[in-house]
Amino acid sequence: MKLYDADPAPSPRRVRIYLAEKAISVERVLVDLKSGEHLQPGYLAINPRGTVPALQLDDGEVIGDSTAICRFFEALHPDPPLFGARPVEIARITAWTRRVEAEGYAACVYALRNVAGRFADRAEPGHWPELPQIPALAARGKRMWEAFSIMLDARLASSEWVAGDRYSYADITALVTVDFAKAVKLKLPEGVSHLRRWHDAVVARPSASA
Ligand SMILES: N[C@@H](CCC(=O)N[C@@H](CS)C(=O)NCC(=O)O)C(=O)O
Repeated sequence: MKLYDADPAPSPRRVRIYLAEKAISVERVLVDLKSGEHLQPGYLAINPRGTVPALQLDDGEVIGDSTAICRFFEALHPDPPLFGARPVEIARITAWTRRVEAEGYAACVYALRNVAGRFADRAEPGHWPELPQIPALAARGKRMWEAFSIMLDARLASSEWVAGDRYSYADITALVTVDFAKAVKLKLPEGVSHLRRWHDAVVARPSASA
C-alpha cells in the first residue's frame, strides 16, 4: 500500500494523526502541492480527483478521501476504536465529524480559497475545469468560522471530547480544522475557554505531530 501525502495540508494530516493513534505505518509518497504536482497527469492517473490524501491498495485500487481511508484501516484494525464501538457512539462520532467538516472545515476552505491569489480559478481543492473565486464566500466563511467556534466551545463545555467521553475521529477532524483556521488567519473568538482546554489536550497527544 502507498499513501499519497502532503505537508502541511489538513486532510492528509488527518490521516497521519489517525494512523499514529492506531500505531499503523504505511509507505508515504509525498506530493508537492506548491508546484501543482497533484494536477499533473502522473498524479491524476492515480487520483483523478487531484486531491491528497489518496491510498493506493496493493491491487491498484485507490481510495481518494481521508475519512474513507481511515474507515478502511478501522475495518482492518478495530482496536482502539476511533469511530466508536457501540451503535450510539458510532452515530455520535459520525454526526460530529460531519458537522465539523460541513461547518468548520468548509468555513476555512471558503475563507482561504475565495481570496488567495494562488487559488484564482481554483476555488475548490482538486481538479476542476475552472472554478472562479467569489470574495463574498470568503466573508461568509469568516462568519461561519466564528459561529462554528462558539458552537464547538459550547459543546466542549459539557463534553470532555467532541463526540463524548472518549477521544475519537471527531477530535482528529476538529483538531486539523482548528489548526487549519489558525493557518489561514481565522481567529478564535474571545472567551472560548472550553475549546482552548480541549485543544491543549489534543495537541498534547503524540499523534498531533504526525
Ligand atoms: N474530502 C477530501 C478533501 C481532500 C482535500 O481537499 N485535499 C486538499 C489538501 S487538504 C488538496 O488536495 N488540495 C489540492 C488543491 O489545492 O488543489 C478528503 O478529505 O480527502
